[in-house]
Amino acid sequence: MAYENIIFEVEDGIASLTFNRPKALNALNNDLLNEFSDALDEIYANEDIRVLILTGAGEKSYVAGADITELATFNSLQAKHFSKKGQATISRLQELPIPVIAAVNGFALGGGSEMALACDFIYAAENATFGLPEINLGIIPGFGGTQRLPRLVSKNMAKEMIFTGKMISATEARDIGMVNKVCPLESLMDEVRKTAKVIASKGKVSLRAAKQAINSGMDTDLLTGCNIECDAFALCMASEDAKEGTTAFLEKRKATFKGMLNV
Ligand code: CO8
Repeated sequence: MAYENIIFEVEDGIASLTFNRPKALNALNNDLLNEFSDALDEIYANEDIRVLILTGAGEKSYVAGADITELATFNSLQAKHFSKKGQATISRLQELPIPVIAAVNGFALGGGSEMALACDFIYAAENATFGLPEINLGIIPGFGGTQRLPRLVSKNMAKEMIFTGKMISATEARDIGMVNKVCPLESLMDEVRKTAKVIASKGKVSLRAAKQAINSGMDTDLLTGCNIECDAFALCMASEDAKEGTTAFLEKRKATFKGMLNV
């Protein structure tokens, strides 16, 4: 499919989706969100994609938030519709059965931070800046930021960031547990791809089970979470990958995972 506001590429089972409106620091408008949603459809339909990487075009910004030019024209109902649409799209991103890594290469503000928070983890360039500055516009985060940020960092840290609208550096974001790794901008994509390749070499069934167990379990109590893990574990044991993984260990060779269930 031809896109104008994103660049979508797949190579060796690793998909990369680049937010591509550099003139507006890759801000999210309706057209971009529609294309992003179409790309998610492509990813859901493509069994060969093992890992997805999200990043921003240019060297200055990942995503500088929702497009304020568009936002300024919304009445209350239109704002609700846009918020719902963004939330639904970002939830579909979070629910992808494959691991998703955000490669944050500059500003990740408002909807940009929210677009990174829904990924499985974040690597950031040294120039990355995170923040939920909506309070400065007289609004609040509307793409899940008030919910995902306190779940990832602490409730109080999220409140401070959201109440003050302050921006934090990549290293500060790493220190509060928002970012896994900080690297020079020039090596960010190499570092992300290196990790993506390691993940892509693992079994698809077990990756999917691990992601689902962690995500569903974190939204519930420990006992229910452990039960979710039990079911996911049992599903893995029914896969060819589990047979291959255990057999390869016993035969002292490297496992080759095919991602097939036997059930
Ligand atoms: N929307 C539209 N255009 C933008 C945005 C944006 N979010 N951010 C930057 N731009 C544009 C600028 O207007 C400018 O355009 P032009 O060259 O035509 O004047 C161009 O990008 C470059 O920006 P700057 O000149 O401002 O670059 P600086 O390096 O001086 O500053 C900043 C960079 C700090 C990132 C600054 O641009 C900025 O503060 N941007 C806004 C950040 C922000 O407030 N983001 C939050 C937006 S609200 C949001 O995300 C809510 C999400 C939920 C919505 C729910 C729906 C209702």
